[in-house]
Amino acid sequence: MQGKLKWWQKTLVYQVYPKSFLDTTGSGQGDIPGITSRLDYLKTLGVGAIWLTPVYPSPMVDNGYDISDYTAIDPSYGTMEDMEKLIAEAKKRDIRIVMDLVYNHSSDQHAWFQESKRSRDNAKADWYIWRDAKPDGSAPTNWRGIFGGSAWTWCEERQQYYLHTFAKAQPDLNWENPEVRQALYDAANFWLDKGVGGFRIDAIVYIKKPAFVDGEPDGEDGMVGIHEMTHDTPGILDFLHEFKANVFDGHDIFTVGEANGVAPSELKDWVGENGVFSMLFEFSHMNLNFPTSERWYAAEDWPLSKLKGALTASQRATATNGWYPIFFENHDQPRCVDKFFPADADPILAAKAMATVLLTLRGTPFIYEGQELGYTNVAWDTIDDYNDISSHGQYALAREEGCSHEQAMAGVHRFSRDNARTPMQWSRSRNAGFTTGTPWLPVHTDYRECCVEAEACDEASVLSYYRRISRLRREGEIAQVLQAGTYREVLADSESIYAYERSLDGKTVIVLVNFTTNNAPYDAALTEGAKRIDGSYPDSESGLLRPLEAVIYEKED
Ligand code: TEU
Repeated sequence: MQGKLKWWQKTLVYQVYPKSFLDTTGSGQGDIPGITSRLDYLKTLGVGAIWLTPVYPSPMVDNGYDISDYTAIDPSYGTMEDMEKLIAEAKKRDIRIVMDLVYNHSSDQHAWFQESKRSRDNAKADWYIWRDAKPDGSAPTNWRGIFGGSAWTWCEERQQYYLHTFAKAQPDLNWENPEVRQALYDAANFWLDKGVGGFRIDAIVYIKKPAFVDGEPDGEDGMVGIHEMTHDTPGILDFLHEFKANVFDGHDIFTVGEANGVAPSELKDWVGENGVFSMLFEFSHMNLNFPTSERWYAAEDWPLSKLKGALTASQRATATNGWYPIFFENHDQPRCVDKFFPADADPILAAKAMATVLLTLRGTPFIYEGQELGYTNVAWDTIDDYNDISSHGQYALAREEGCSHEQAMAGVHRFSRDNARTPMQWSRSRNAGFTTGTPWLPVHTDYRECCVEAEACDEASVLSYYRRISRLRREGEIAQVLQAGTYREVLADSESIYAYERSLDGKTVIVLVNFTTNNAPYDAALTEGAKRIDGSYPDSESGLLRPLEAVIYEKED
């Protein structure tokens, strides 16, 4: 058991997607002053840290994950003064700002790449991953980039290919070069000097490259997904230990690495005593639809036991060493109401069910913008309606592999990252109060009911539920148990109910959540003598959960 918990282990993190949060200029895009103006709203959720997705200068091919300057602010978001003001105003409210470090790749418009591509012998020639063509002129390997198409792009100027795990506008940096690593550490230290409270480190599993060899094709295009070839390559942790020593060590901050492909059993190398980060976003519970390759049109269904198994494995892996970042949404994922529940689920009950798990597992909860209002997915008619670059890649892949337009669009509707990126719904007024201009992405049609204005004054709303359960997690005796208590899964065999106990010093909190739209009976002995603390229905019946019901009990040993 850990000793005294640190500030970031006791708080909640809120993820802001700045482009969609609040526009103060009428441009149709959110900005930093918009975030500053809503800090008090975030405070009502008990938020102690805000993770901002990238706000650096960027051509926005991948909405800011293609960075052209690591130590400046994109003019569409405001100025460095705006950023300093946000950090200072947040601090006054005991909220820290967490920056996103996108260090696997930069934008192709970054000065480093512009120089690197010019020749094979310039000062930055070796800052990216350059390789000669195969003798027949084709790409060095048959790897498919995560957004589709070859992961290699030919550069006329250098007469070589460069590698890009994501879009061709996102060339991968060469971490083998110590100058590159130092430049990245310097940029992170620049933000520490500005007073940020931590970092989320993007796509970190790809920074170490393996041998450049062809892989077994996984599709008719003769290519293999680059993720399979390059994630978690041996030696990666040596880079990361160096990163930690040069940047993170000695600061009262938290770090959370994004590590798709790392299994719960591997967490001990990444977090805790011998690890490198405070927490790690591993995706074992998020990737259930894609046990092999991520093809949206071919998503597989999963039984509840798979979700429970993944969460339990992560809870166990961080029980005595390291710490878990609890999340069910982010800017790359569909809304959790649509992702984890049956199609006929009532969205309000489903949102509360997920909120219950998010706020009562052991770890630090990450709430994604709009999740606290119970956002649901959108479904636009054509692929041209979608901004998200990966939606275009997935649509093209589906069509190439024989899907009809309808089949390909069904996958996009279900998994598009734009589901998470529609503007924040503040009020019932035009554009949901997000902008006075034309929103860069359409506002969800449900905004009159699903918005802060409507939900703040409704005790039965998803927002009110988040505020209540968040308070339970932060204040009072139950909070101690929810923050520091042990985790033990109960009713493990149930395919309807996810249930667990959190215990500390003779007190146990029992959480029961029905993930189905049917009544779900359970052995009433489990909650015998226990007192109901809260739940998604106004009351509860021992031994029975109604559709999507979530309930929290407390009992003394
Ligand atoms: O996402 C990384 C990412 O896309 C992978 O983890 C992916 O989910 C996995 O390989 C399965 O295919 C981050 C950002 O969150 C995302 O918004 C960016 O587009 C991406 O990196 C590139 O920076």
